[in-house]
Amino acid sequence: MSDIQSLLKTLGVPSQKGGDLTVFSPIDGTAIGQLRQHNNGEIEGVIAASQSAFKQWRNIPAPRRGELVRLWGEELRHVKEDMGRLITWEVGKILQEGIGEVQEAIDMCDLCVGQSRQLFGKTIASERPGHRIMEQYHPLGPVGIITAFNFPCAVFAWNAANALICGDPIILKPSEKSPFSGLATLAALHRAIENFGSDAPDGLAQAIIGGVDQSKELVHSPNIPLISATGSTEMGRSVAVAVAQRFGKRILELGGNNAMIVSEHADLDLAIRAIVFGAVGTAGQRCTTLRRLFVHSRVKTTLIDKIKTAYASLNIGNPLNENTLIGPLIDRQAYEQFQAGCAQATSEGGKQLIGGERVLGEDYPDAYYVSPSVFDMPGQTACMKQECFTPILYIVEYNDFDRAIEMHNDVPQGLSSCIISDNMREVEQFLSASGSDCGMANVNIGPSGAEIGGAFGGEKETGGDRETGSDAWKNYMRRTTNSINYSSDMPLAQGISFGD
Ligand code: UN1
Repeated sequence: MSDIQSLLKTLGVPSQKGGDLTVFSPIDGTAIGQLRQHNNGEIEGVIAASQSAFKQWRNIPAPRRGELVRLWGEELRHVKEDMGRLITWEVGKILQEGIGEVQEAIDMCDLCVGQSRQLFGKTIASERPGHRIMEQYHPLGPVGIITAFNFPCAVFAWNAANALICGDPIILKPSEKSPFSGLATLAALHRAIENFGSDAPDGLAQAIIGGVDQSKELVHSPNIPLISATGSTEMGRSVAVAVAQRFGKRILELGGNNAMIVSEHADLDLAIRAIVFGAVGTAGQRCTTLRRLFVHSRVKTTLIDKIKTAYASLNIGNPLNENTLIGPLIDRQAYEQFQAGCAQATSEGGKQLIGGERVLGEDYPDAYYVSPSVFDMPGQTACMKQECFTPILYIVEYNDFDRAIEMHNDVPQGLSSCIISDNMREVEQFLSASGSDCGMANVNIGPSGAEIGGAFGGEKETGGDRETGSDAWKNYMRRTTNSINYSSDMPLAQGISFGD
């Protein structure tokens, strides 16, 4: 049995021979396994099971629900290395990042164990004597979780850990490009459910396999009150419309197109480390990837020299090898987008400073490795306003800090952003109401690799919603406002007298 087949078995997700979905490894383009896609009737069954699980799960005390998530974290700890390896096989990110993704899922479980004891509402002063107002957060119902290929484990865990402590069953629809990693994360949850006992109903955590058609079944179902979807802006727009049509709730985490401002007051050695990981980590295939770099004219030449040196030393290759820093693109389509992105930047007056080539084509004819590209742009041209989900970094020079912020915000997306500067005024301006318009604004850190304790998400075409930490748990619950009269009178609000 090959390496990958035994890995799938160990992680509880054996390939289904004869399945109609074949999954390929971006490492060498070989098939790593097959799965059977769900049909509409089966999906209806999954949704019905989820609804009936909800009736039981919502009545289990939240800290006890937290215990299930604690057990899930334990299971993930046991398989961390293997899961990381599977993610590397299936997504092509380097082993360090694959394992890091599992660590992120474990951290998320830890966070939610504590959160399960903190699902609190407010008590509010009433204007009426002998009255009290309070709010409570109650479980919402089944949550549909549609994940992207690039974070098949962590983003699933962000949503599922929150949903489970909030009293909601979950239905995962993993990307058809990397379903095994999501299913392996779910298999760990199933082992936790087994150890947890009968408080966990059947149908609490399920998955459906497939593509757009299967997603649509979830998105259109009035029996799934919340859809959380990660992916492209194009996908998010159709999900948003369909969910709004039925007055459902949604959490959308869509295109990023993130930028960095490197000021004349920047520590350039710090900047270069943030730039390299931000721009080429995960081969530029993160929603938080650094794509646009606004550099003060005084430091531009020095910074470009440093970028060229750093890029020249990056090891591109098989992500399973320890010294590799850049793995392959996910598939041929991504490679075509990379080519088109580079061609468009050139046609808009950009000068390619480094990279932009397909590499290792002889060793891996069916896989797509590229040398990350850096363009010196004459200004923020059209190609910079759309997200090309590949490792292309555009550099634009600025002289005036206000203008840099203006260009920074002048794109349809608004996920993550950062400034590298030791100047307090610049930093505070960047973080102020008239600074970065993104959901995340960092100082002296790159735009990617967020910690799960903070709310994650962005504005504008990124979707406007938040996942993971802070008060993101509230999105997975419904709020009720309760007004309680403990007096013997019946005073009306606003002082209205009604026939008394
Ligand atoms: C991170 O870089 O902090 O698709 C995580 C993505 C995100 C996860 C990014 N949902 O890249």
